Amino acid sequence: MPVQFSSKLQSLLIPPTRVVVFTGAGISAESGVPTFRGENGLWNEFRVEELATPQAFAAHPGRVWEWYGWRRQLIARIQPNPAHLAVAKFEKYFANCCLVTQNVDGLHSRAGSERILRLHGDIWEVRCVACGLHGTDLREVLPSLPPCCECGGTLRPGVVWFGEMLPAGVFESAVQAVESCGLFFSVGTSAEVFPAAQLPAIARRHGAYVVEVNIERSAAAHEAHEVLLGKAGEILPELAAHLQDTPAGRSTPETESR
Ligand code: BV8
Ligand code: ZN
Repeated sequence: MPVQFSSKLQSLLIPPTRVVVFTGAGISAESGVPTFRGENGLWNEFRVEELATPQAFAAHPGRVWEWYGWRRQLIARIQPNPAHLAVAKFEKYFANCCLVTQNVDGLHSRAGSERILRLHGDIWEVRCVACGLHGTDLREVLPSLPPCCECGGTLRPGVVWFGEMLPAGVFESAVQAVESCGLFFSVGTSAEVFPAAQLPAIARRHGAYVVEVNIERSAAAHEAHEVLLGKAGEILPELAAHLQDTPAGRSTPETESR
C-alpha cells in the first residue's frame, strides 16, 4: 500500500530545500544488522557495560575486540538496503543534503552516500590507544589485535563508546546543518542515545519540518510534525520516487528556501 504523506512534505521535496537525514540502527535492520534496542536488540543479549565502554575495553580488550569482530563478520556479509540507496539518491538530488548517522556499519557509504557525519565512528576503523594513530579499512576480520605499527601500543575499535566524547567537531557540524535545514528526517532511531538524540528537538526549534520514519514511535516522536510508521526500506524509496526530475542544485530564485 503506497505510503501516505502530507502535501506539506511533498511541497518540500524540491531542490532548494536544505535537507538533513538523521539515521540510527533501524535503517540497517532490513539489511540484517541487529538493532540495539527492541525485539532481538543487541543490548537484550549483551550488556553495554561489558562491551561498549572504555572501561570494558581496558578490563577485557580481547572480549571486546571479539565482539566487534563478530559484528564486523556479520556486516561484511550483508548489503545496503533500499533505504540506504534512497538516502544516497536524496544526496544526489538535493544540492544541500547532509546525512548524520549514529551507525558504525558503513552501509551508507557502500550505498553511495558521500557527505556523511558519523557521530559514533566506524566499525571498520581502528585507533591506537597510545598514540592515536588511525588505521582504516580493516576489511578482514582479525581474530586478535596486532600492536600499533607506529608505537606498538594497543589498537581499539574506531567507534565512540558510552562515556566517550564524540569525534571533535562532528556533532557541532551536525547541529549547524540541523539548525539551518528546512526538512529533517529522523530515520530508524529510538532517540535514546545522547547527544545525538537531541537533534530532532534542535531541528524543530529552528523551524525545520520534522519527519520521523520508524516502525514505532520513538522517544523523539513528539518533536515530529509527521510520523511515517513503517519500514525505512519501504517508506524512503517511496519518498525518493516523489523527487521530481529536477536535477540537484537547479533552484528557481523565487523558490529559494531553507
Ligand atoms: C557523550 C557506537 C559526552 C558503538 C554507540 C546527555 C548528554 C550527553 C550524554 C549523555 C546524556 N545522557 C546520557 C549520556 C551518556 C550516554 C547516553 O546517551 N546514554 C544513554 C543510553 C542514556 N551518551 C554517551 O556516552 C555519548 N557520549 O555524550 O560524550 C559525555 C561523556 C561522558 C558523560 C556525559 C557526556 C556517546 C554515545 C555513543 C555510544 N555509542 N555506538 C557501537 O556501535 O558499538 S551508541 C549505539 O546506539 C549505536 O550508535 C546506535 O546507533 C545508537 C543509538 O541507537 P539507535 O541507532 O537509535 O538504535 P536502537 O536500536 O536504539 O533503535 C533502533 C530504532 O529503529 C528503533 O526505534 C526501532 O523501532 C527502529 N527500527 C527497527 N527496524 C526498523 C526501524 N525503523 C525503520 N525501519 C525499520 N525496518
Ligand atoms: Zn600507536
